[in-house]
Amino acid sequence: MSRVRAVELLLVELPLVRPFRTSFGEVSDKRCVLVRVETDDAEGWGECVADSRPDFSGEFNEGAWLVLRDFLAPWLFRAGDVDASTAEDAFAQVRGNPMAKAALLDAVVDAELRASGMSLASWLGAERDRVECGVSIGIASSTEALLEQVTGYLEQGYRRIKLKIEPGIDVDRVRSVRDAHPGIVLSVDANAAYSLTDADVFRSMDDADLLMIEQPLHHEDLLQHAELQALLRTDLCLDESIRSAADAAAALALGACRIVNIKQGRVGGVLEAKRIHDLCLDRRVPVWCGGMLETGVGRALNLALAALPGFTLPGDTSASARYFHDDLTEPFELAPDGTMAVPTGPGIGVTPRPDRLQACVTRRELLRQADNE
Ligand code: OSB
Ligand code: MG
Repeated sequence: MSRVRAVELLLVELPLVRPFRTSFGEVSDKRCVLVRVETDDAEGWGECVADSRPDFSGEFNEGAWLVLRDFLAPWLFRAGDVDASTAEDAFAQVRGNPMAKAALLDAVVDAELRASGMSLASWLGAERDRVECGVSIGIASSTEALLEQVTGYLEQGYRRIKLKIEPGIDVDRVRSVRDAHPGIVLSVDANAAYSLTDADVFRSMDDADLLMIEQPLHHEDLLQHAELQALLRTDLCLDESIRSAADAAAALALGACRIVNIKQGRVGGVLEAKRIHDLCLDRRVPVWCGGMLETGVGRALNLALAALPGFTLPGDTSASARYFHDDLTEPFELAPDGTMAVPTGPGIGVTPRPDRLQACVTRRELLRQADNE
């Protein structure tokens, strides 16, 4: 337990190595809010996985900034001595906003662990020192361009290829990739772009031997996912629909999916992510670690989580070079066997490099405990 003396919010912007197109839009630059906390004992870092627009979820950078500045940080200052679990309890006073909560809570956890010298992975109960990595490929301008990217990533060692799809750019693309690479582990992610009337699209993917179909339908519609799952041989996986352990329990009870994508940044931080992991492990439901194009800060958290025993499928935990020419932290690198090392240092094990912050921060605001007393 220690007192949080200051919370610094930093808006960062860094170019992506190539634009990333999904069914809800295209991004060329990564823009997100980083959180730095100073406690009596240490400093800690967190990353908010929201984007500039409320497209993937209702949260977005400017909204998250205000929730952090006006509600979550002031609460921490008033709370006195906190640890991860008391901070999480207090954040329950703010409804929703799991991405904003995750950024601050993860920073508190990081500071706590740095002070005690323990790594996040061991604190969470990780059982591996390396994790299997996949890669998520945005919607390409042509099938040829897609096949070229797939080949490139396979050569680098990635163990699972995920294709973003949208209505009209789906079955044929999947078929082309499958024909070119009969043996690879392949999945698709629709980011909620379809409705139940498109069931035939997914039925015709049943013979493509996909590992899973991720979030085909509306993010709030578990019942329709259950209906679709009943029509398919291929396993459905939910991403956007899972904002908490309660969501995961409901989805599994309804038969809305058979695989869960856990993104700690989407579900309110590593503690809630661990709860989802435990619940799925208990029900023998495979989980994997998703991603939100995080910088090295969020990536470090994801890798620690992905080392837990229930994470049995390769994650979207790709190398820094898949996203950025120059990450904020020391780069995370993929080994030729398609695995990545789990950070072992205290806390999340990495810190943003001062020169990179200098270059990438577009706005910062330091909130001090005294200002709020
Ligand atoms: O749906 O999993 C998703 C990126 C941004 C927002 C949503 C998603 C994604 C990805 C990329 O698929 C995952 C990654 O490489 O970080
Ligand atoms: Mg997804």
